[in-house]
Amino acid sequence: MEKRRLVQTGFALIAVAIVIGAFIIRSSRRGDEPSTAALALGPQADGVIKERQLNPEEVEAALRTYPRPGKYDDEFFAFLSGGHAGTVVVVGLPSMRILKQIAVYSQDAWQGWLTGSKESEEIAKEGYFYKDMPLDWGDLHHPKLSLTNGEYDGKYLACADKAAGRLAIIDLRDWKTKQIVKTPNTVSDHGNYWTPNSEYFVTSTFFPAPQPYGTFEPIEQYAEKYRGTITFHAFDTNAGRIRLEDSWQIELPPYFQDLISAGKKVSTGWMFTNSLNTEMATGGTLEGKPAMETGASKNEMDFVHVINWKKAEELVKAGKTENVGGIRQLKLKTAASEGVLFFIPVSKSPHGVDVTPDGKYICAAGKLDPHVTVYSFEKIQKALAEKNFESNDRFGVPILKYDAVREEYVEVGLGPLHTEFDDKGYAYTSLFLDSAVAKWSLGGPRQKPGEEPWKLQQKLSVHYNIGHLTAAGGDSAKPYGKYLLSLNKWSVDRHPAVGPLHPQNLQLIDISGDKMKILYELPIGIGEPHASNIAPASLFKGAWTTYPEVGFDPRTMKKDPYGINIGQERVVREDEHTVRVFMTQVRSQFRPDILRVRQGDHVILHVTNVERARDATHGLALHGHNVNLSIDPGQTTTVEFDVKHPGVYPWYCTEFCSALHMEMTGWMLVEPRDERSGRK
Ligand code: K7E
Ligand code: CUA
Repeated sequence: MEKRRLVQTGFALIAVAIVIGAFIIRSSRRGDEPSTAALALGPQADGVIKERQLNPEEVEAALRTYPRPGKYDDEFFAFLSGGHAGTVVVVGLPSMRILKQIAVYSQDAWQGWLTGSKESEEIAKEGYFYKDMPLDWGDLHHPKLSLTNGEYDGKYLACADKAAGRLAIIDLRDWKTKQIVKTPNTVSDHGNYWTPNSEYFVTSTFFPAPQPYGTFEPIEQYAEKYRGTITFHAFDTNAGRIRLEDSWQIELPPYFQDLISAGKKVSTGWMFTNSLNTEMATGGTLEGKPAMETGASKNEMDFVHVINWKKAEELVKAGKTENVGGIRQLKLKTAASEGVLFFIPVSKSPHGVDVTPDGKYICAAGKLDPHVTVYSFEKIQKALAEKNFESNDRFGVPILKYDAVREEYVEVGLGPLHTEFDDKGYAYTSLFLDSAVAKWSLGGPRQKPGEEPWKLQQKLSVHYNIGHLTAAGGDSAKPYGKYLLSLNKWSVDRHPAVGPLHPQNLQLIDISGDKMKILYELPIGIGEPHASNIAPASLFKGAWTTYPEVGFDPRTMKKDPYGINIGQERVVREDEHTVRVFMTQVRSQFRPDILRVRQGDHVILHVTNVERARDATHGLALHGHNVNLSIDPGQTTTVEFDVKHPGVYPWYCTEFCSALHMEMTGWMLVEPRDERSGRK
């Protein structure tokens, strides 16, 4: 007891010293009065530390992550995927506060996304498989920031949809989804990546299928008739839009092309894709066949795809493609024979392929093998030049000799998945089975004397079962180091029970020092973050706080032809059944606030928020009509609906915008059609 007390007091004293020390350093850096900060905090902090039994590490972690009220202390933003919530979640680091959820594939009434606004619905429609089959959600895995010279440029965010073979573009001026594209010939995709100057946003299929989609072929003819693809979606960096007419794809064997990474710097022009199920198993558990998981794990080796996309681009320009499902497709045969597509053996069922920041090495981890295999780009080039192939696969794709291209085989631990990098020559690999992050040294001269290259340096336990991890800038040509996020799949008992569906567990790890340290934990109950990109907050300083002019359409990023200013409000009956309304909103009224229509009318409502003040967003919820708009300052939004039933339907502003917000209302008065017919 005595001893424990002593230890505790000792800890508390050390902690207080750290608190004071840190504050003095911090305050002096910021030019505050060091003495006041230290004096004010000392004894009180001591009490808190004692009461909460905090150890010095915890105190330090708290100090390092605590955001001062009203200050922009977050140095980084993490753009996390929301998984099958179909969203992107933005979290500030190191505070780990959720700053925003961006609606992408799924409805979000708060943002007025797919709850009536015509703009959002038209964007979503472009992504449907079939125009008559709406898709109301998506499975968003890997948000990727656009690149200039392989570095994040903070302009756009793109992310594919594993559930539907789509991709979405978010503009980081107003942080809204601008475009959803259905990738031709693709029912599902998983990997996605920008080429180093965002020339293309590239996606690879997960499930191979007969092409174009909508084609039936028996699964018994899987090897002959099913195909994967990798699609190079041409991106117009000025317009911020994918141009499908300039895009093209490469037909691939029916393996599961899981994840992809673009070469950078020395390996610019190349693309790497890991694949699983080279066994071409199809499942069939009730038909006397092995389950997918068994069938797809038979082979000792699967393939990393090595793709010369610059060469492919030349062939596409030379017209060596076929039009398949509305896109130019380089057939597998051509890709294999013309030096576009090669394979490298990789151990069993890999998940992830990651290129080092210098572009020199490609790391792949077989989740059933405790190693990360590192391939050298230089050796790959040499082997290609010398035609050092061990054979062709059954589709005629040359397989490079494993020993000729492998640089290293780094033992990291059980269930390695994804690898990211820092600014000091270290790699970090997530270990799903070990529930740990492995830090290992890359090749080349070491900064630390005596440190061996290609060696495990530390394993840090995380809670629990990590999927992806993300270091700041860790998949780009310019890693920032400092922080790493561990995106854990299980949280089990880490947090209080909130029902059987548990939150995912994110852990913030300090990677600035010699040893990794956990700083903070964020249970996140709004989706399943698979992956993220972490970029300096300063990259996004130019984010808009209002739209540049009143009457702005965020979809076209231009003045909306139906956008109006105060004084131009009007209701126009265009024909017997069509009413067009030009409406404005400003604190705290709608103009008009009475709308007289008749049963059976079709209403087209253009609403302009004429506010110029920052944060003066207004809503418009119309009772009984499944409509809620959210209109930001300067924005114009359109909603169209049929008035099927007579009655009185109020509308109101859903955003608590002013002292008279409760009064910000209106009435839609719907006269029955039959009663009216006798009168006029
Ligand atoms: Cu590993 Cu979709 Cu990148 Cu999930 S994926 S973890
Ligand atoms: Cu506008 Cu409440």
